[in-house]
Amino acid sequence: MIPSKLATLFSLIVYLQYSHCCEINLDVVEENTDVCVKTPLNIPVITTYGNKTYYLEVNNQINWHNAYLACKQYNMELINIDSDAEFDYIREFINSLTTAQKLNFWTSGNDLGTEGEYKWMSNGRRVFSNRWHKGQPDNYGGLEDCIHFWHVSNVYLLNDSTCASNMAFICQSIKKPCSVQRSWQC
Ligand SMILES: *[C@@H]1O[C@H](CO)[C@@H](O)[C@H](O)[C@H]1NC(C)=O
Ligand SMILES: *[C@@H]1O[C@H](CO)[C@@H](O)[C@H](O)[C@H]1NC(C)=O
Ligand SMILES: [Ca+2]
Ligand SMILES: [Ca+2]
Repeated sequence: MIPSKLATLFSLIVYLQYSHCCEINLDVVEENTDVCVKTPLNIPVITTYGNKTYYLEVNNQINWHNAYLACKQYNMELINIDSDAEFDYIREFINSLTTAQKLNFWTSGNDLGTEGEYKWMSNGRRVFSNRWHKGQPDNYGGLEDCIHFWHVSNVYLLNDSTCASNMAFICQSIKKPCSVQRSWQC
């Protein structure tokens, strides 16, 4: 038998032996979330820049407040962008994703406290960015208080929108993801 046929046969044997198994769990090996962030089941898109780890939630589009809470549940924060260099890194990373994953993404930036005074929710710092879409932020209709990566004509820049809009979102942490161990049940 030629090697590729052997490989196919081997795969078939493995398949027959384990096809009735299903994944029951992803156990966090390092339980201490003081030192690492939980790796959620359905967050396939992870990247790092400097000392930050990011989870890009591309499967669940939700409003800004729920995005904030979702990141907290991962022991993370909704993203704040500390520099234009960090923005550019994230933008390039999103541009490397599949078309279906090139979504609008919430950041933690908002002016919910004082209209026109944008701050990052996770550290309270003022938003200084040269990465706004033309004419943004504009508080359109007096209703826009939350900042997101806006994907228009294949260009990602920042925009303010209504916090009730549903979007993908990016969580950040300065901790590394916890190691996970897959368990199977047959
Ligand atoms: C992470 O990196 C940033 C930028 O280099 C730095 O300002 C910050 O203090 C670092 N944070 C930690 C906890 O190491
Ligand atoms: C960005 O803001 C503009 C108004 O300035 C609004 O028309 C547009 O829908 C917003 N983008 C998204 C994706 O919400
Ligand atoms: Ca506003
Ligand atoms: Ca706007």
